Amino acid sequence: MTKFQGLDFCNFDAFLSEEEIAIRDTIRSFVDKEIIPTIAEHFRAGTSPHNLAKKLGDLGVFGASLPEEFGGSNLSSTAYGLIMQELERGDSAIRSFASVQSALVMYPIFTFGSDEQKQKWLPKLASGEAIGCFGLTEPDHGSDPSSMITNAVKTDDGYILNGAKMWITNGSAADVAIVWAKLNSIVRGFLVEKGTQGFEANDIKSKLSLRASATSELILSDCLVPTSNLLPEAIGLKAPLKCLNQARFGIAWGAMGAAMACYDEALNYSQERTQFGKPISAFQLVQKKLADMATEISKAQGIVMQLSKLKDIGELHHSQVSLAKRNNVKEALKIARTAREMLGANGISDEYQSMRHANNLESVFTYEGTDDIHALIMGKHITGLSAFH
Ligand code: TGC
Ligand code: FAD
Repeated sequence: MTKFQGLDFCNFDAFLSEEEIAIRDTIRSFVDKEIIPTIAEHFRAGTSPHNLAKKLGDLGVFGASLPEEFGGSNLSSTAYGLIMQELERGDSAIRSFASVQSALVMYPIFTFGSDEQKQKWLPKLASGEAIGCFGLTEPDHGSDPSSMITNAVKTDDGYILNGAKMWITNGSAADVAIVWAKLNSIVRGFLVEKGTQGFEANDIKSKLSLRASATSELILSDCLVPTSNLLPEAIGLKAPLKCLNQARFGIAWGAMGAAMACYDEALNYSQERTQFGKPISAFQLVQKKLADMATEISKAQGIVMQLSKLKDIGELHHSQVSLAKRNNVKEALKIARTAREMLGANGISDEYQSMRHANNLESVFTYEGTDDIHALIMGKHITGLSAFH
């Protein structure tokens, strides 16, 4: 396999700091060494490389934008995004693992948690010693989490949770689950620790996508959590939605990693594969595909570079995150499918990456707000009218 160079047609590298380039290249080497050689096997077997958690922790991947006192590295949003890009170049499952840990578990504990919760969980989550998950979606409530039925009742001993969460990344591997439930009709966040009586996580085995990620159903039946496990500052649906902004931002960057891996594979293949006496890269139709891929990757890179700057100055609006998540995942999926096509029959084999990426991106297209939902979020921002209901 030829060495991955990345695609930087518009020279965005010229605007990266030395630190950002060094971080990107460190994660790139890690992915080349630790992920790429074994990921097809994990995908085939439906197993997750959770054993990499500590190594990812040592590299500073988890909570990279959080302050150092909690195990973070205080990195710029661009550096965080580049980490997501490189991880997803390996596989969307690895980026998912890292973005759930950082954006959906560490971020809410950091933003809405008590000092005691922060001290207890953030350093362990940053080092990869503990794994977390985020339970918002329910079997009957996905795009519309405001209708969730999981509920919490206050008792003298704490809170009793009842309900079920579905499609939860890292669910069965998690030492702590952030579970969103209604307490007196208001959405609140609870830390549910592994082993708590009445709490179960069962893996969903039927997936044809993100097979190297553990995706689970969480069951809460009369599950008693201590009073100290309520996230004190997370009040209302806006709290989990704020977490989603963090994760969607990382996905917009990450999807470009998958797209670049597919572009790279298609380019190399088209230069080596000969038909009609020529490398297929010499044909106009093949060159058009490569040009279209490079164009969409460059446009998407421009979007995330700009959004990262806005995020760093606190000016990023969630509708802009929706634009980026929607566009970049949709274009990455198209690129992965085109790359698969350019590999001919070899494209359907897991000896190549493009179809694995395309399959994974089907999940990425749906989770963290479907393509339709992001169109409606933008539509609401543009028109002032909500078309969800
Ligand atoms: P709506 O009336 O639109 O909004 C209620 C209030 O919240 C505000 N808001 C947001 N604030 C911050 N960030 C956001 N992203 C926000 N979205 C909305 C909004 O401005 C409003 O504020 P105010 O002051 O006016 O009250 O609420 P709604 O219930 O009608 O609809 C919201 C909707 C549909 C946009 C939202 O529920 C949504 O985003 N649905 C999609 C669900 C989703 O994305 N689920 C993701 C589950 S987690 C996951 O998939 C993890 S996969 C991870 C991995 O493996 O990588
Ligand atoms: P539905 O909401 O039932 O949507 C079905 C279809 O209807 C979609 O095409 C949708 O766009 C469309 N639709 C819905 N409402 C409207 C509307 N108002 N207007 C027009 N069209 C509409 N969730 C978590 O909480 N935590 C996780 O860690 C997590 N990880 C996941 C991992 C994987 C691999 C997958 C696949 C999902 C994960 N999810 C997770 C769940 C994910 O967020 C939901 O699947 C997603 O929000 C969509 O919900 P749904 O599947 O119930 O689809």
